[in-house]
Amino acid sequence: MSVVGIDVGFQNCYIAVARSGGIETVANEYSDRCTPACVSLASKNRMIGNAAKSQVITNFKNTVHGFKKFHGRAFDDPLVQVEKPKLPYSLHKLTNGNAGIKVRYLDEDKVFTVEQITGMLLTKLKETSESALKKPVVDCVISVPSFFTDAERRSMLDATQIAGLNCLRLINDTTAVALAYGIYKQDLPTPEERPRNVVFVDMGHSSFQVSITAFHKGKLKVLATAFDPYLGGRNFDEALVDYFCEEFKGKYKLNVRDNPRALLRLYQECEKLKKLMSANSSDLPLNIECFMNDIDVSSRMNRGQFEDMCAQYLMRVELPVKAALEQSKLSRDDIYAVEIVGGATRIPAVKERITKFFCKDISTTLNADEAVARGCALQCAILSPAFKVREFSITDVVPFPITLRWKSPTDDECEVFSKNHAAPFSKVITFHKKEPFDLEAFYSTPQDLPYPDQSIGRFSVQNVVPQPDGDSSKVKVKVRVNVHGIFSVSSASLIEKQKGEGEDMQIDSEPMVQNESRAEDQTKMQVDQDGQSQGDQQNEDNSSSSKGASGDKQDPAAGESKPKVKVKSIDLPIVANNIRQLDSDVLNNFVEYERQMIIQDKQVKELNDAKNAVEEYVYDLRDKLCGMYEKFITEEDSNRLTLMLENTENWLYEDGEDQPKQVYEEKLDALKRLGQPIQDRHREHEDRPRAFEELGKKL
Ligand code: ATP
Ligand code: K
Ligand code: MG
Repeated sequence: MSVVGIDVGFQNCYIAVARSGGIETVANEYSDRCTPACVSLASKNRMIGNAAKSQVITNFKNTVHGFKKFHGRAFDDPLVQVEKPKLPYSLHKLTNGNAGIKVRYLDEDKVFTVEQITGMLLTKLKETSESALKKPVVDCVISVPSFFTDAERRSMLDATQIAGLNCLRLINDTTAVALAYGIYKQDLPTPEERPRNVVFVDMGHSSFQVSITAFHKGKLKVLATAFDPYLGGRNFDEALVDYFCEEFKGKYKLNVRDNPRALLRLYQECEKLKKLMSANSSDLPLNIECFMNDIDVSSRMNRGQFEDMCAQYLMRVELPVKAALEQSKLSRDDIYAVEIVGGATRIPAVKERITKFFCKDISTTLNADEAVARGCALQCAILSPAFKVREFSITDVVPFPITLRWKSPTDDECEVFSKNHAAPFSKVITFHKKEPFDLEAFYSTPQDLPYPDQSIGRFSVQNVVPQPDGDSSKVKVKVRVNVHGIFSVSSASLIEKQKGEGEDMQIDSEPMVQNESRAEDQTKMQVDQDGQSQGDQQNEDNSSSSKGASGDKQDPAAGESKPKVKVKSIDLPIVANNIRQLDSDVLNNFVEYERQMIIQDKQVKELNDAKNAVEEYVYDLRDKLCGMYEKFITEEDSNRLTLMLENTENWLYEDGEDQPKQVYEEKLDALKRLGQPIQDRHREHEDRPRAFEELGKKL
């Protein structure tokens, strides 16, 4: 069982693993701990991560980045429509209405779903973790923004499945950071003491998240989350790009926006400039050679100018911070520390705004880039039975209120989870019904939702029948927000009256029911708070399946003086409709397709390795023939071999450009048959005197 945490960023991904007792972030094959969220499709294979990023300009139409926000989104989604014209690659409306990504792959036009693209990225991250841990990786914990809705979370989970990962928890970015902050702290308050309240701020490339978390020894409880899902480092890049596009239009008569390659280069250069300005307040140059139409461009910028042009973004920093504090009902004095992470919090003006709001210095005790991944790995370690880690309980929150609606003479509805309600959490709701019924779940406050569709799904409770005496049956329905932050009606059971001692008694002893002579369709609802998330998410998560339903639970309202009623609880099937998750056959196809692409990539890599081996051997042997091997071959043979090497080199660029792996292997063998004896003679010449020297020492 693997312990792996993955921070899937809009721009940058990080992996942390548990190794030799500790949590550490791992580097990929480029010795880089950051893997760019970038996938490049080509005529023979895919490149993912760093290799893909180097294709951003050369293969811009088929190099996909900035796709994280497309999870769970329809093509017609306003967000997708705003992003679309800015993307160097094409989006395509899928038959189910979702936004697909259109590229050339294997010399064919292909449309991938965003789950598939993220699946590809996760395949790469999985491979990187596997080579770090030197064993297969399946179990992991992955981070998502705290504002992700049901549809986005389900879509992300689908992506993990495509990559063959088993995601034990989708954890909110800021909650992962809170865990990384708290788990090693020795001096957290005891349960009797006042909690230590810490604000966590994460500004990444695409979004801004704030959470306020209360810590006690061994546990953390998120009090509030707030966010600006559309504020991040890329807005600052865009401001610079806009500025220079305008400047170059006047100064050089260049229409940068008409040239995707030039525009992408400008984005890269502006991002670099932005980072330089974080460390340097003086005037800085921007120079790009051969930018467009063979023209070199140059300009200058300083931090003051930059802050002026980004005033509209800087103004927005305070809003989520303020909202989080208000929701937490704490005052500034109650805040122990403000911890910031995420690349864009390195912008001095962003830091200043936060400092100013709290009237407090901000702390940067956490690694701004790696804290999310570390928190994910810690959560994975806690969930893993195979790994020993300090007990630490995490209570997160529901970011948007959730309401259930059901048919009755008057369309009834009830808010089942309020904003900032603890999560994961289960509740049991009691209905009185004579027939199957539907529960419609939706987010109740569309104005706060950074997602255009309120609906979560329709859950049909089936097989509901009246009692033998014709009365309504009591149906207990369990609703929950699980460890991933995903809502579901997880189980239902019908409570059946039993013949016997309790026969003449009212089955429902709670006053609400007794008071009613109800019409057939009338529904009474009662909410039991069933599952407190006491940090035992796995247990909580399993509870619905293991316990079946909580129909056998005594109602809290039941009078103790009343005699016991004999009841039987029957599990009812629930059919979920309109939930935003891939159908299992579609998902299985994607899983299979991903596997094929992995094999294809592996074959291409082996082929390239075989070809490169020939090329390397040619260069190496040619050098040595004029150097260390010179004395061990006749001039005539050396000339013949050199000619052969030259021919092979030419062949590699001509007929040998594109051959099966076996051809390269044979070529290499043929060369080695000639090269090896020379190498052997050389080695013998070196080794023999040395061996005798050793002998001399011993004697
Ligand atoms: P998200 O959290 O939105 O999904 P992400 O996790 O990929 O995105 P991060 O890696 O946290 O984002 O941050 C990347 C952003 O931080 C980029 O916009 C990058 O330019 C910016 N950034 C990194 N270093 C600096 C710096 N020194 N000064 C200013 N900005 C920086
Ligand atoms: K990141
Ligand atoms: Mg991030």
